[in-house]
Amino acid sequence: MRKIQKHEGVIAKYKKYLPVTAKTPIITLNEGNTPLIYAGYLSGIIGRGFEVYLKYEGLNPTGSFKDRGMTMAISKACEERSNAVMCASTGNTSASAAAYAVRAGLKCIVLIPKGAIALGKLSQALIHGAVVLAVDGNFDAALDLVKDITAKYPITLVNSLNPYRIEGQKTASFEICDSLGEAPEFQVMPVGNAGNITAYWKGYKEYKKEGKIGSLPKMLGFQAKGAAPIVRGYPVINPKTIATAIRIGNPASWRQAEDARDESGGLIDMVSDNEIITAYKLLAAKEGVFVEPASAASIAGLLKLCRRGFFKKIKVAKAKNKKIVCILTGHGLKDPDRAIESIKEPKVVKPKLEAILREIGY
Ligand code: AN7
Repeated sequence: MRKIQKHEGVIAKYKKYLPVTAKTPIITLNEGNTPLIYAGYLSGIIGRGFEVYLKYEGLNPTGSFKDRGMTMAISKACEERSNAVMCASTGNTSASAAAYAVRAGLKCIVLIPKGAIALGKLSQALIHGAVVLAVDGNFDAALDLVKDITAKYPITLVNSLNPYRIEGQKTASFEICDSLGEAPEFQVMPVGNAGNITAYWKGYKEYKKEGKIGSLPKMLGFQAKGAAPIVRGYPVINPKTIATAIRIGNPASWRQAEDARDESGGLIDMVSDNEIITAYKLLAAKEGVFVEPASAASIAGLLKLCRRGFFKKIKVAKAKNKKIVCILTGHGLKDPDRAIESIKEPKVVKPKLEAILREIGY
């Protein structure tokens, strides 16, 4: 008999809040239930009693938050008797779609921007047997093609335009509230195609309506400077950033991201590649958490706001809830090349005791 496990994925856990019925086949890799880690170093930087927490979404089964949405999208595709799914991807969506499609026995087709996705992600889509096509263009062009094809042929689109993706992804906000016993004051996150900020905001609003939380967080989103259409107010034709996951010039959920920002009293700002790399290294060196560059945009954003005195302007006496949750969307091992480029490669030494002792100072 199949052994019952403590956590059987986000659909089993949050069924009540999701569009599933007894007839929905649940396709899962036991995603979700990711740790919310207290960040002592960052809390010290912000100061004034603020507590910074890291929601480490890189610990999902395929190494990113996409699994929360993919369990829903693939389960519903099965329920609707689809036999193929398709997405455009900067990498993580394709890795997740490929893995969940295997479990469901569905064909998976992914379009990736040629030469612009991290090695770990490409290896995942390939090893899970997806049909991977590298388009000689950027993510936005690939997504337009996927929209066209899935509108004309019996293939289910599993980008975040698929509403079930958003439904699944909102479970991360439930987990945060369940862990803290309340909503945080601020939530900081990267913004690319803007599905995730849309999902979190939807989740928080639903939990508030249910009476699970008394207040809503302010949503603080960060785009990469070279790919910041929402900040600039117009699509970026040729987006550029080392954070390839969020190299997106015309986000599908643009309006919903603006709604989350405005309804919550938050902001969407941008961070440079230098700021992203600094935050990426700091997180690894000071908190022991390894993320991919796009995820470090959260921390780069937090530090940028801190430098500008943003948190000093918050009235401490009034703010009894001083929790800041930063979403770390993807694992550092997704993009090992970037880690090695950012730090020195290991020094080569002779296989001799004295040589090693000299290097380590003993
Ligand atoms: C690590 O995989 O768009 O704002 O095709 O992989 O919801 O798009 C990935 C996006 C942040 C941005 N962090 O989230 C894709 C894709 C990581 C990501 C984002 C992505 P959205």
